[in-house]
Amino acid sequence: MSQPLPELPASLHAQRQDNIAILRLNRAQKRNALNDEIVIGLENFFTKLPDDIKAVVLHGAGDHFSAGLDLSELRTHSVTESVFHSRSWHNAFDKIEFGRVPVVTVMHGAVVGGGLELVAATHVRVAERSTFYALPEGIRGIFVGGGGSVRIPRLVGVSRMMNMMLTGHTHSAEEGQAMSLSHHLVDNGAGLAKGIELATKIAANAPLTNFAVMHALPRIAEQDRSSGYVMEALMAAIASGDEAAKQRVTDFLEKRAPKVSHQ
Ligand code: 1HE
Repeated sequence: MSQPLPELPASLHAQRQDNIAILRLNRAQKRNALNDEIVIGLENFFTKLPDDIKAVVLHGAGDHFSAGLDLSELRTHSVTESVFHSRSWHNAFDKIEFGRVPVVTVMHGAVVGGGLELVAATHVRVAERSTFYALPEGIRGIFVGGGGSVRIPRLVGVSRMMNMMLTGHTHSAEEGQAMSLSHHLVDNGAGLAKGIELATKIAANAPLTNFAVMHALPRIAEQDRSSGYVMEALMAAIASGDEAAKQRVTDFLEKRAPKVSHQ
């Protein structure tokens, strides 16, 4: 019997589809601006995800994925409170990036500020053509605080991030696709179905492969070459030594598994 999904505040909504959880930012009236309730809710959700969930699809209600940080919260913070507020986002988004299962994000409309920081912590990104990306921190007199300066340069480079933050330059869905902000570009309204299709494929992978891709790959990529080769060799041996891998390889060799194809 399937286990219940973690309880969520009204600003988040989750439902199960087989072994996938579909999680929605559910604050359309405030353009899914990320307040403490949502950030703590995200952390709670990804920490307590039941074992039988193998992938998550994250999307947003209304016309925009997310307007970023809820600016009404910022107004009242002291410097010290802002430091701990930023650290709370780091903790929550780390639970996503280095959690138990891969997360596919479906983006549309504004993916702005903290919204872009959030999607940068997810593993596969789908953009509908309405998507646009911005880092308006410069205009607002603030700086990224949700891990953006760590994650976004790894996607688009320091130079592009500087331009976005200093000038308020926005990037279209098509530009975002060329810059690795998204991996899949689809028509408006087609994002969720694409996200579910991708999450279903991911959920069917061998669990150790998903683990290695989420946890070993990004760390190997940050190591020096010689340490990276050793960690890769160990991870490869562990993954291929697992019964799930042996079965999949046998299935291919005995013509029971599909070939790789490109449409
Ligand atoms: C908000 C927020 C918000 C909307 N915090 N309340 N983020 C920004 O600088 C982006 C600010 N938002 C916008 O530029 C626009 O709202 C959008 C382009 C995203 C959407 O425009 P639109 O015309 O569809 O909506 P709206 O009329 O601007 O907003 C609807 C309501 O949401 C309105 O409230 P209402 O009470 O008047 O109905 C807005 O005030 C409210 N709203 N965005 C609070 N962000 C960890 S550090 C991260 C640093 C950052 O994220 S900086 C980027 C902040």
